Amino acid sequence: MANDQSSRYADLSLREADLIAGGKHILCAYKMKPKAGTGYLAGAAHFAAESSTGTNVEVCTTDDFTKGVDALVYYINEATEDMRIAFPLELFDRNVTDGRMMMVSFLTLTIGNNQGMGDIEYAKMVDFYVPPRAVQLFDGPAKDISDLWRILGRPVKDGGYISGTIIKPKLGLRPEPFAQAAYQFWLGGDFIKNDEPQGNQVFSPLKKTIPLVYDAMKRAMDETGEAKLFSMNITADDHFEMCARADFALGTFGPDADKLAFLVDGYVGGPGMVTTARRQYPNQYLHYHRAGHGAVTSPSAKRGYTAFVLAKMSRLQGASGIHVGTMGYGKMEGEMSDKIIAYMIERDECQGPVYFQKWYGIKPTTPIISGGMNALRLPGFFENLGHGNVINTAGGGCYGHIDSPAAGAKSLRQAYDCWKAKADPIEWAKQHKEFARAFESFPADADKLYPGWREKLRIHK
Ligand code: CAP
Ligand code: MG
Repeated sequence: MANDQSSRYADLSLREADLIAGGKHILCAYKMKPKAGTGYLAGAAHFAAESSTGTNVEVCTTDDFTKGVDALVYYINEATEDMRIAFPLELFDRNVTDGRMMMVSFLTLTIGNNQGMGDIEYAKMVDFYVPPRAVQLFDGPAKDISDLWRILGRPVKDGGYISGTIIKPKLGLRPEPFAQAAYQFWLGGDFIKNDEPQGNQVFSPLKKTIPLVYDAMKRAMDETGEAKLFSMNITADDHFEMCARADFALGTFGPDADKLAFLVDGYVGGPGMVTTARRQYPNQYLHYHRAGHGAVTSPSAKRGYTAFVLAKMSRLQGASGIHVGTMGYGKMEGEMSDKIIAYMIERDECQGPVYFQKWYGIKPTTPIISGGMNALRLPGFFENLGHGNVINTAGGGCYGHIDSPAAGAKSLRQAYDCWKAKADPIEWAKQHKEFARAFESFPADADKLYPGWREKLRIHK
């Protein structure tokens, strides 16, 4: 049991409004429970010590300056397990190259050693607040959805829904069938991403696959008269490997390199990988895939941080878009109230679960909607979110459509148009073939979402 350091690492007289007005602290809100036998404030104070200037005991080398940059617990509510800590900006590491802040330092302090302390049962960050100076010091997005709308020939404000897919199966396609799958989708849709594990597998060498994908894109653009987009996975352990992949693709796409986004598995790859892509390729849309995040963000996880926190961090890091889940409408964990994640990353100011955050004009991060989605699930999704200015990627929803991937893509667009028109989906299906065929493609969803659809559409088993 650490000794009680609350006289040093807690000051419950501090007012949150004053800390925000002062602009000199990053504030973090946690759900924290100390181990049995540890007082709540004592546990919180030790947590703050380990997250800033201290350890489990006082050390002789501490001086007055040190104490001036202590992280301080400024709010606790033991009944609701709420604990909030103010971290002086000075604590956070800065680049020697350009003075900017770095996300790895934010993580190593606020979700670092404090995630395994012997006197803390669990702690999970549910929100954080960054003051104007910190917003200035992170990269923020270089490209955003308006750049994609411009390429697609859409209005650059409220340009609307971008229909996408993920090349499925997740793994196991050789270059030719991979490119063929891409071509078939692009005949009906806008945007294709690599699935998160797809890269340079021996059965699908990138230097063979990417040229074939670009050829497929060109043929689809010629056939449809529409611009198309490809989000290529450049994730790799090594910075130079990432750059080798990106450079090869940019060279291959040549005059159409603006249609190439770069995808990074940002959770498993970590902040270094995200910033490599953000800083080495600022002209490309940066697509943050969050595979693995559930280990810490799942509601069943009592440590780490929430999906809301992950998305907010990604905007500071400069993600152009991040997967935000499907808010209960798809296959992954999530609920309707997750729409706050989208609002926080796309708006210039937003009230989070704890903090009101202003973004001071930095570019928005696009909510990317993916995971078990298909045309039938989209109308309800849009109704909940309230808009369609998103990228939606549906793998099973397109490659599982009984007619073709292009039909699957068209069914997605028709679902969006149905919602925009505030039309009844069954009535809409009577006038839109690919949307109607989505009912037959995903009958279990149809039964659940649109009871009696067979009779109404006069479709028999
Ligand atoms: C979706 C997906 C995405 C998940 C990730 C998959 O495929 O490609 O990786 O959406 O989840 O592998 O499951 P389907 P999230 O469209 O076929 O489900 O977007 O919540 O991070
Ligand atoms: Mg995937």
